[in-house]
Amino acid sequence: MDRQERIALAKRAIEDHKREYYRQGEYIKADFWDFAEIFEIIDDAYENFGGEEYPKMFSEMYDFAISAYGKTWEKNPFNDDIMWLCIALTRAYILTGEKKYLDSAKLNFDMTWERAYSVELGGGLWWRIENRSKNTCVNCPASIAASLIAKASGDESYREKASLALEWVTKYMYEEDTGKVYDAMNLSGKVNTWSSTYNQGTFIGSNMLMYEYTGDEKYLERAKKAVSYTIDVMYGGRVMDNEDSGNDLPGFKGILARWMYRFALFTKDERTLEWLRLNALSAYNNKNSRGLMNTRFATKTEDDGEFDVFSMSAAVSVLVNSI
Ligand code: 7K2
Repeated sequence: MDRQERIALAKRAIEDHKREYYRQGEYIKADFWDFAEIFEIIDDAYENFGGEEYPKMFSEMYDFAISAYGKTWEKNPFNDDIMWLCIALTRAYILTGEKKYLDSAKLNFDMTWERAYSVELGGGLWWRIENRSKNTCVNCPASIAASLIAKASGDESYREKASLALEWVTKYMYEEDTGKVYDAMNLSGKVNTWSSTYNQGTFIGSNMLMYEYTGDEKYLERAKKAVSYTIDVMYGGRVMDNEDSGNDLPGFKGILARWMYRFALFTKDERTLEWLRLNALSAYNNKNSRGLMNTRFATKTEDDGEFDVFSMSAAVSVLVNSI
């Protein structure tokens, strides 16, 4: 398959998913963070291969977000959710120059950093407003959001925040020998060492952005280790056919694909690119009659199965992020 064919399949996957779920800026039945992460898939599409339909979607999705969640999102108790939407909007700004996306991201990033950052448990951000755990799923996205806001706005004060959040993860949530990324630390300092595709992915992304800014090889090395841990240890080089339970897990692989793809392009890592393509093709070959692909990429998607907008987005991301 050549580049043009891969782009055609990716666009088709976005359209099939949209036909099922997209209504003028809204992805129906998507909650706040599902929405943010599907927004990112549209960022990816525009960044990876362009298309005049995507900036129009950014504008519609921005309007939807403001009308559904307000100008500021402090009512959302999940600090991570807000960081994810800040990333989606900052990327849309970088791609289009539409200033209101960046303004919204900055405003909400600042509000969230203010309420979530603390020195307890060694630093880093709390996951939720009750301040009961510090999780990778808020700290790596916060680092990514801060790096992108710095890049987009030229305001260097965000660089320090990008570094603080990632430092905490690297110190407490990262296994230097293997590249494994842990999940969270609770109030007594106990660490949940479970690794998931989304945390592996945002760890790769936040390190790449730090490398881009500092030129310090250690960040690239860490990203590289996290990539090989994911492919070789978590999946033994095979197609990803898991993370299908609950509301959150089924969308995780879309996040991994995004950052792994950028890593593979940047380092010219053919093996990683091929592995992503293997996953994309397997998911595509297992689509159902409406073109929907569920989150187990090696398993056929039934015609009358349970369809969740987020579960059905992971494969779309992998197709978009393996061109
Ligand atoms: O415990 C956290 C995290 O550490 C863990 O990786 C996942 C596993 O669960 C939560 S994070 C999930 C939340 C993300 N933000 C939106 C919320 O609706 C969602 O529960 O699933």
